[in-house]
Amino acid sequence: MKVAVVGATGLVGTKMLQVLEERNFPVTELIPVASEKSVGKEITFKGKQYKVVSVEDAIKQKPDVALFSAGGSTSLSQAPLFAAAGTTVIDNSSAWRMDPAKKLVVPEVNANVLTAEDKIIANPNCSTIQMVVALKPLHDKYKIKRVVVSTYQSVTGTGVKAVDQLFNERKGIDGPKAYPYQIDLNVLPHIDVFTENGYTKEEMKMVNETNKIMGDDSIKVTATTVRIPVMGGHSESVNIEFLNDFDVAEVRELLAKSPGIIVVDDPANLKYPMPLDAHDKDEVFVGRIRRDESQPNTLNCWIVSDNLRKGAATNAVQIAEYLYANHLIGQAVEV
Ligand code: 11C
Repeated sequence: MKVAVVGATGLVGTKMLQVLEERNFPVTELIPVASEKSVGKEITFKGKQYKVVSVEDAIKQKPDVALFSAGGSTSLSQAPLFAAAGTTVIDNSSAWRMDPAKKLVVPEVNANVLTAEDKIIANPNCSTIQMVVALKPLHDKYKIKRVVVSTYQSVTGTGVKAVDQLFNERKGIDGPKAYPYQIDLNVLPHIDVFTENGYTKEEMKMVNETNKIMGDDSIKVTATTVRIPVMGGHSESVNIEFLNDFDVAEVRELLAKSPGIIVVDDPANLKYPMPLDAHDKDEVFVGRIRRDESQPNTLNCWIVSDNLRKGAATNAVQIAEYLYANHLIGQAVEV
């Protein structure tokens, strides 16, 4: 596969390169792409040096697949150009996610919707991805009516500037601010911009993207998304009301055998998922699994995952792996 990574020098782009290498994706030629100011810089992939090129140069090389993490406006303008050149774009921005003509994919949940005709495929928001991986097997078995989620999100979700803000504040250094307030020793109930209904865009992504990925608009979702001074991963407190009753031990078993999930749930031995442990892992970790005793058929759980990996880079690479394994890119497209 000739693989382009667009936004190769950013936090997610760097992680995409790492994940492609670690998972041994069959890259025969790598095309790292970034904005003009990074063109000519060198990056290392599988021990080889590659020069960063411009988007225009990358399109001319007609990659089989382009993993995009360069922001919504770049994606809106450039993804169609790659697609027109025959490249399959897997886009990490929010630009195409809710476009009815584009697929929004978490492989453990809905990879089956993908076809060779899908030339721009959307990678969901990180906080949505980790939640739906855990919701899917539960929905299949007990039928979800409503989800109430509160998130505890890592500063890495905002990017390098936010990571720098946190560490500068910790060291007492003045510097550029990614957030309107101090993040160190603080909690901001505010991720992305506020919308007219009083929710933030991040909160509405969790609502709308969940319905689209699960292919079921009957699932009601309400979210409060919160930034905390943490690296390593996003955490979520999730309350799930089902149509049918469940057995807690059976829920634990069901989650443990579902793809992409590791259950860490042993309160007696103080075992529960934490972002420090999820860091640089591909799985979604679920714990604190217990019945909500305040109403029937309702479960509480705690879901943690590395937002840069399963929440972004890994999910994108898994989509590419699925396309490759099912002959939906590369050789099959050329036939
Ligand atoms: C955050 N979830 O943690 C965001 C980052 O729509 O892809 C990813 C935003 C997106 O701030």
